[in-house]
Amino acid sequence: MDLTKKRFKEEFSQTFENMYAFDIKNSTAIQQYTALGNYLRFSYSDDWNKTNKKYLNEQVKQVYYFSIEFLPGRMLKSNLLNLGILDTVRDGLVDLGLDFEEIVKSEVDPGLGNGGLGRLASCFMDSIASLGLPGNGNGIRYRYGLFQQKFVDGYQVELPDNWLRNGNVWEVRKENKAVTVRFGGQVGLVEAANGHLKPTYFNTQNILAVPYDTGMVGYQNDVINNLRLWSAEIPPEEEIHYHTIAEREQVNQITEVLYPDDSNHEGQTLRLRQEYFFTSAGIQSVIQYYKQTGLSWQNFPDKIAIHINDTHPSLAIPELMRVLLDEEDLSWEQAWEITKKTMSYTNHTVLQEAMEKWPIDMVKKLLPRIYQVIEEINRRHIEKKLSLYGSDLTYRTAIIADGYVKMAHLAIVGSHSVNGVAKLHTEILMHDVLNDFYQMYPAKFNNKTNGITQRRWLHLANEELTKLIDSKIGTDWKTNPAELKLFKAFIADQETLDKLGTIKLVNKEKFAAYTKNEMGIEINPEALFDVQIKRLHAYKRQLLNVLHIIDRYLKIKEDPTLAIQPRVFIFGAKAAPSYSYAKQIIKLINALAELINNDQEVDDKLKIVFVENYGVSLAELIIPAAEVSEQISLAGKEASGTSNMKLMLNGALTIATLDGANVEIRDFVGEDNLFLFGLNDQEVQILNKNGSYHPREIYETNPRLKQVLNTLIDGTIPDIEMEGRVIFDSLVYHNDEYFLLKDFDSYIQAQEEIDLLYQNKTKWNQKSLMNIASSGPFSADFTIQRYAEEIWKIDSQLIDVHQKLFLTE
Ligand code: GPU
Repeated sequence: MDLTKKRFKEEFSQTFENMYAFDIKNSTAIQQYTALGNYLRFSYSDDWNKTNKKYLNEQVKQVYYFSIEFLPGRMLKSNLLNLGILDTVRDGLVDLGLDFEEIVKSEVDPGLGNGGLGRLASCFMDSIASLGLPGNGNGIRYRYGLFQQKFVDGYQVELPDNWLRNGNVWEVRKENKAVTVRFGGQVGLVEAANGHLKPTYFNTQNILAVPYDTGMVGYQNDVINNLRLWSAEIPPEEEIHYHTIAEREQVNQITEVLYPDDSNHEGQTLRLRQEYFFTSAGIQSVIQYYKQTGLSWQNFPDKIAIHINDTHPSLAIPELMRVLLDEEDLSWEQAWEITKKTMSYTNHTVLQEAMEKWPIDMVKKLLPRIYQVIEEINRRHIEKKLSLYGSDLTYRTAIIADGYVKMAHLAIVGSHSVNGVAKLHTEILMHDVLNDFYQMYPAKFNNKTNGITQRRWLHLANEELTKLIDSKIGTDWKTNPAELKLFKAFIADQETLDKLGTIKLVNKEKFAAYTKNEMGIEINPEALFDVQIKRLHAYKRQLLNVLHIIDRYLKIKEDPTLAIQPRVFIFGAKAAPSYSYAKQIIKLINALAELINNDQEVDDKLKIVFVENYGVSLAELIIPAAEVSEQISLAGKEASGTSNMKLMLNGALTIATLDGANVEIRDFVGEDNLFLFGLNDQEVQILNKNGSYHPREIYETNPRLKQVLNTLIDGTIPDIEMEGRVIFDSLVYHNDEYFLLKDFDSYIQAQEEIDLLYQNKTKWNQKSLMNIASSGPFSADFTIQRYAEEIWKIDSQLIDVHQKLFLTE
């Protein structure tokens, strides 16, 4: 976007006065932010409109990314960067006497997702627009996002996230594009004009789905795609039927709040309502769009791709069938061909507890027509496969079985592509978790390793590192992240290595200022910063990290003069409110922090910082300051992980199991530049199969580990009687499901290697540089390029080939 500083200052001041009718000098940061957001939205509205029109007029194929979560982070800076006016605006604001960073901070961070899955969706939206690909997001406009986390006496307390309190400058309400979503009622057959019997719905509850659109600004390419989030309302013409506040509330509830469960299925009706609500609304709006093209239904899959992000939107499959059958009068065969060709599905987990299944009665009652369609899909599936695969295999793939509708089965049968999110994850899907389906549909399965947007996670979050890279290898890496590998040429350049160290130190100082001001914890920026930031889950093994910290603490207490590498252990994690074990681990970490941080003898040698309310904005502060990246899930459990990629990109060294995308990180950066430990997934499988794992024996025979574990129950750590006992028992007596005791020794050993390496700053910085320079392949731009070419079959609309991003690994 062309904008001079002079013009910006004039126009922005004018916008402010138009909005508020007073002088900008007397305003608050929130008012300045609001005016600036509005000013920007006005400035790109023309490109937004043009992008939409171009897609329609040229009838290009578009993808619709259906996701029950989007976790975009603050949008002001990223929009400025992508519009190409970050520096102009920043300088202009300084001229006006305003504080840019204060303005940036006054934007709320929309928490419309839980973690990796939602953040991936937003990284993808950024890459889709930046590659000039015609693509749109489809999701829910939650009135309240993921809860705000507070610690009270070390326990997690959840507060509502009223993120819309001050409005939302980026969204545009489009009541003219509203559609009706129907729940409940009965299905009957009524004779249509042509004499056919047609399914007709009676006594349904009709909900108005109103879209709120947000522009997804591409990186300096004039492309503005659309993220459409739906809000539930009472249709004005139905107001008359709503007599009580409770009845009205029931409607608002549909889009009231995000379910706070990450990788865990809680089978509540309201969640099923949410799932149908946004998929039905999305499908209907796609259909409305398609009808404008005037093309025949057979061409639908040539113009539309619909991607379902995990199974939460998988009702899109029977919903598209329903519309094509009941509203557009297609035959089953025609509708099914179109649906399968249109739909593609990503699986994000192998955890059994995360697999969605809905009780038949619940689906029947809430969505009677959809249930009929699913029954018919299932009937035909079984009928077709029985003779080919025999009854055992075929019935294991049934969509309806054991009283439930199995959503992953529906998603696989009803789509043409099924992908995992890292090589290892896809292997496990094909050969283990989804092997029955892999035998039936080998060609559907493919891998798309996750990625992250380097624009937010390097360019914006770490401006100093960005400048250093620019000064060494130029700026082409910004549109072709593979070019980051050129940075490897500076592996022996002392000046570059020293600069890397200085930049890291400055970022650490910034984080230290935060912990001091916001948490009252003083940390030494010269200590090693060790970071584990992700949802709290037993399988992610934050507890293994804790065992290591306790081990260090005991060592220091035994010999307070010990020369040990000072470390700050940084945690950020929310636990699902109903996940009591995870909450007990939070309490343990906080109690341990209380003990260690206040122990004079320990001093700077060991500190724990558990940040409250970890989210995208805190990630942007922590990741650039990180030196060690903890990626220590039990092998075979983490589908991919994405913080591993962000931390690597910012020069942290990874300590990892061979799980998820860690495997590919190892492949790119080389074994010498990260620290591997622990069981691999094969070894885990064997131990699980032959039942030969006895954690109690390890406890009894490993004195060091025994001493560490005993601190959980012997009063060493104060105020955790209950939690300490539960955790101790889970590890020692209840089988240690995630093999912490088994992996303890090798984890400690890897940590000792880290301490040793850290003594040599040059060697450390060399490995840090290798990590930065090897992270290009994990750009979401590449991931999206592969989705676009191999699954969606959509093309970039950028005319200028120099603007296009090319994968050249
Ligand atoms: N993931 Br299923 C979530 O964040 N939430 C979920 O409900 C499910 C998966 C994560 C995976 O745990 C993580 O390994 C992966 O990197 C991420 O999705 C994106 O694929």
